[in-house]
Amino acid sequence: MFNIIDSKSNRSNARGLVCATIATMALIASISLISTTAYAQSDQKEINKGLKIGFIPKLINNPYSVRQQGGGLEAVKEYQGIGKSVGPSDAGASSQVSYINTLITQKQNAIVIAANDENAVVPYLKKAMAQGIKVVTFDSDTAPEGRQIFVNQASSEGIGRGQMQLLAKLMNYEGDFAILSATPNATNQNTWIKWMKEEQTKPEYSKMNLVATVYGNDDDQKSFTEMQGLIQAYPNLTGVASPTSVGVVAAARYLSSSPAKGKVHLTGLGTPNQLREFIKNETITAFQLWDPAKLGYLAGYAAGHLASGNITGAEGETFNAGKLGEYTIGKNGEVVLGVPTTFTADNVDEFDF
Ligand code: RAM
Repeated sequence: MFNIIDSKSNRSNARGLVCATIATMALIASISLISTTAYAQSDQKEINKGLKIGFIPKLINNPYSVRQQGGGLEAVKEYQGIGKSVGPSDAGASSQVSYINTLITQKQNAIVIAANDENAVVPYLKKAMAQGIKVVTFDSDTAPEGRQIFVNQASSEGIGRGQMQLLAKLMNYEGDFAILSATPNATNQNTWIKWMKEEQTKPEYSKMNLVATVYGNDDDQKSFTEMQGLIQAYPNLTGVASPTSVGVVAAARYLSSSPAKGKVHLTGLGTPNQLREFIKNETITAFQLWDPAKLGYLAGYAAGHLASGNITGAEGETFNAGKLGEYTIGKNGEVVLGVPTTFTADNVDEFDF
């Protein structure tokens, strides 16, 4: 069972809230609220019992993925389906293909996947859909023809602009900075980076200079080495944004014992439990994320409703997502979970994930 951390932002008008908060996202201090929302109204269609739902994360053994998958399986259990989670140990472009094929052979009712590549998995997901298996992407999307619904953790534009705004504040709006990303083909990170760059075109960032974008492949050791490489290669570097929970923790570990600590401002998207020690030892002052469990849970409900024929992925359809309440499907089959939380020394201890 996961804790609702920001119940207001997860109700039906999540999309509107996201738009309204884009400009100030980096300043948002999250408020821990216990949800008073009970399960949804009974006018919503029910999910069939006994559905088989297979989840595929980008890669296993990443605390982010573990929590995300846990949320998904929790949802499936609630509607009395049979959930399973399988996946690769690396985030390579085609490392998920064999798992998709297995889930097809097993005649799952739905596949829920965080895609490692926008295109590489599409032919296999199309094969699944041709056989009546519903496909939901979450966390990292495919090209639209690869799925019926994409459950996004937050507005991609909001995440990207928010990362740039946060880094700029930490750097006092000047200096050289770098981006330490996940894999070069990760749809989610690439979209966020696109929006970071778009944000950077505003006049207030004119004294900030992006010197490099490097890839740690969501591999701890490679991310650590890439961070080390950045610090050595760019002596004037004063900022690093790492929009990956694997990258940012490896970067923080490197920075914490480097002479660059205090000079290089690091931020990114990471889990409170992995970054808490680096907040406490002042390696990092602020970072952002959403609750991966809620992302998985929402995707699990979307899959259940799709597989029950209650929704098709069309814009304007609504569905009930258990304790998260009702959600509306937006343009291009996108459902948005909510807005990210900004974690600092003031609130990090309120979160346990
Ligand atoms: C890593 C993965 C995941 C991303 C988070 C922020 O765990 O790259 O896809 O959403 O970071």
